[in-house]
Formats: sequence, structure tokens, C-alpha cells
Amino acid sequence: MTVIQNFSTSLSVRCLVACFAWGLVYQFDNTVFSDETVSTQPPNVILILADDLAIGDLASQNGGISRTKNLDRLATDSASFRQAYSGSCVCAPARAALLTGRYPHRTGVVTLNMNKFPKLTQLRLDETTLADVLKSQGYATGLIGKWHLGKGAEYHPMRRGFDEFEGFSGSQELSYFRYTLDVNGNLLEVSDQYLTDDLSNRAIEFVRRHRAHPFFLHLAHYAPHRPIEAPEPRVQFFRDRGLDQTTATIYAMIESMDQGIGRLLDELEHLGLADNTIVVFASDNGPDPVPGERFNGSLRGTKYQVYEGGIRVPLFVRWPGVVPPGSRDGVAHFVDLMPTILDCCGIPIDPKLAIDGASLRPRLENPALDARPKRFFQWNRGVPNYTHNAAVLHGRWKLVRPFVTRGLKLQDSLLPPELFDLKNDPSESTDVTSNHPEIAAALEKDLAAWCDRVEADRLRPQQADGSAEH
Ligand SMILES: [Ca+2]
Repeated sequence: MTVIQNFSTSLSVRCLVACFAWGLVYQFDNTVFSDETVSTQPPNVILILADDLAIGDLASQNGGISRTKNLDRLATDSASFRQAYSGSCVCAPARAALLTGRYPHRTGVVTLNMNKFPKLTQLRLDETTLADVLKSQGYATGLIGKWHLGKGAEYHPMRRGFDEFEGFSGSQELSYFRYTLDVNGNLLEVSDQYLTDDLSNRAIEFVRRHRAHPFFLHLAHYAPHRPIEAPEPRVQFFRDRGLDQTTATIYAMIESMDQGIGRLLDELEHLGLADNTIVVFASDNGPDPVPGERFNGSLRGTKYQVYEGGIRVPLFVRWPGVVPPGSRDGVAHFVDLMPTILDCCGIPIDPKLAIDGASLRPRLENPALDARPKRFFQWNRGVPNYTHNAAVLHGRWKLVRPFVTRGLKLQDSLLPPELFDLKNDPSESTDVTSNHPEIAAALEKDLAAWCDRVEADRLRPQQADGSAEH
């Protein structure tokens, strides 16, 4: 009962805020806000993120061994980037890049364990999220699912631009069949549902609630992240096809997510919102090696590594009537998604945000365009040590400082960097440094300069309240 009362209050406040913001739009545009203007509303945005989903987990990529008919259909209806990258090879930093358009190190979120490293997993309070910006423009904003950008009241998603939150911080051990949800600040124990289905249902309800106003829904699924758990009948289907228990369960987890996404897309159609809703789908990093190996095409490496297998992700953008479906060449990166979404919504970007990415909208609208901007990656457990697991990508070339250890007491790595020609060697099998020493040297210099820049930004002075400790 308490939950319902608080939720209603929150909803009313949000409606007031949204109405106020739209009132401002009304004044500026000097137009009458009526039913006729609904079709000219800014587009809604649904940003769906899977957790540890591999490109090779999609049925379209693995010969139909998994079952992802809704995601495959979404891909067919979307601009699908063939070379899309997460912001990191692990969860939290990837999400920081996704929601700020900036490299994770700048945001303060450099590693993933919120309990061991609370200060290194908090999105600095001087960072602005995509939700902050959309909310300021009158969008109803909601996060359903995983947050992972800081524990504690100041870092709660409802303090970081989201009007509504139905999810979890990312710090707790949870079972897909027994879990605690934070529903707008109220804790709810759930033991009679499957988490993925529950999140799908809540996403559908969010869209129904906000059908009449522009909305931003960030649906951050937990699937197929550990623990590996799925409804038994779905697991049985894949076991019967000869898959081992772990892979069968992972594919069942993915099928559950896929079905929920299908229901969400159907609901958009049913509500007449599909044409004016941008749907983005991605995964936050590559497959987790801990449960066991699984198919990911020919990509080298896994989650935790800056080789392609750790950072390459599916990326689909569907916007009917504006974005022609089909594949896109060139590089796309999580830092590009915030500027892309704001561009599509007609919202100018404040230069003070110092976004690292650039809008993909030109390439979304024109499949013939190509762009391969320089992009950077780095991750190790704990305080950054940039001699480990770092990479720069530029055009066909990628320089990698190898992954040495995930251990806590890092020593500087003395391993030499490796240079790969992704055009001829997408599997990163051959170090070609000796053939192209000048390219390797230039990229090494670029990478070193980037490391210095983002580390300086990470260590910039704290907020006056001392909250952004490092
Ligand atoms: Ca992840």
C-alpha cells in the first residue's frame, strides 16, 4: 500500500513537471497543444540494453541455434551497425559511457564491483546523464532494470534524471526467481515471477502510462548475466537440441528477454506509437567467460578484455520513416549514443557537457556514409592502471596493450603493445607491429595521450560537498 501511495505521488509530481515543461514549449512555439500536435511531438526513445549478451547469441548470427526472432526482426527493421563498440568491456563503465556520451574514466566509473569499490563505481555528481537532458526537455524518463552507477541516495537513478525507477543497483546478489526491486525508492520483495518477464511487463506498463507525452525508457535487462537461471521448459528445449546445461540456460534466458522485447514492440504498434518511437538495442559488453565458452563468431576475447570479443556489441536503431533499415559500415561507440539520441530528438547539446562522441544520425539516415573516428578503451579491476588492457582504434588499425591480470595488486605491465589490422584480420590473430612500426608508434602515442587526459579528468577537483571522492 505504501508503495502504491508513494508511486502515485511520484507520478503526479512527474506529470506536473512534464506539463510545466510542455507549457514552456507551448509558449515558445506559440502553438496550441492539442490532439493534432501529438503526431508532431518529439520522438519517444526506448533504449534497451542486454547484459553480457554476445553478438553470437543472436539466432541470425549462429545459424538459428538460439531463438531470438524478435531481436532478429528488430535488426531487420533497423539500422544495424556491423562494427559497434561498447564503452567498456565490463558493465558499469559501459553504462557510464552510454548515459553520458563520455569515456567512463571521466565519469568516475572505472570498475564494476560496487561493494569492493564504491567510490570507483559512482557516476560523479557533476556528470549529466541522457535522462537529465531529456527530462529537462519535458520527457517522462524511466529506468527499468539495472543501474550500476552508484549506491546511496545521491547516486540513486531518480537523482540522476530518471523520474521513475523500477530496478536494482547492481550491487546485490540476486536470483532471477527471488529478488528485491527498488520501485521508486520503495523496496519490493518478489518471489513469484521471473525477473526478465517482470522487467518486460514493467516496461510495457511504463509505455502505457506515458503514451500521451514524449517519453524516454531505458530498459536495462539483466539477462543473460549470471546467475544462469531460466524457466525449466525453455531450458529443456535447448537441452533437447544437444546444448550443454549452461549454454541451454543462457539461450533460454535470452529467449525470455527476446519475447519480452517482442511484446514491448507489439505494444508500441497497438498504441500507435511505433512510428514516433526510436528503439535502440545493444549489449553492454561481450560474453562472460566465467560460466563457460560460448559461440561469438570469430571474435577474439570475452568480457573483461579489450579485444574485439569483449567490446564489440550488437547495435540496432529503429526509427520508421526516418532511418532506412539495413546494415551500416564504420565505427559506432557508446559515447556516440547520447549525442545521436539528442540529435534525433532535436535537442541541442550544451558544449559544456564535453561529450566525447558524435551523432550517428547522418549515418542513420544515409547508409552510404561511413565514419571511423578514433576510439579508446581501458579497464582493469580497481584504480586504473593504463599499462593494462587498453586499446585505441583508428580506421582499420587497433593497438592493444594486452590484458595481463584482473588481480587487485597491479604492477605496471611491461608487455609490448600489439598492432592489429582489423580489415584483414578481424580476429586479431596476428600482431603486425613489425610490418608497420610507424603506425604502431603513432597509435601508442595517441593512446598514452588519451590515458593522461582521461586520468586528469577523473581526478579533477571534487564537488563542493566532497561527494565525488576518488
Ligand atoms: Ca555486462
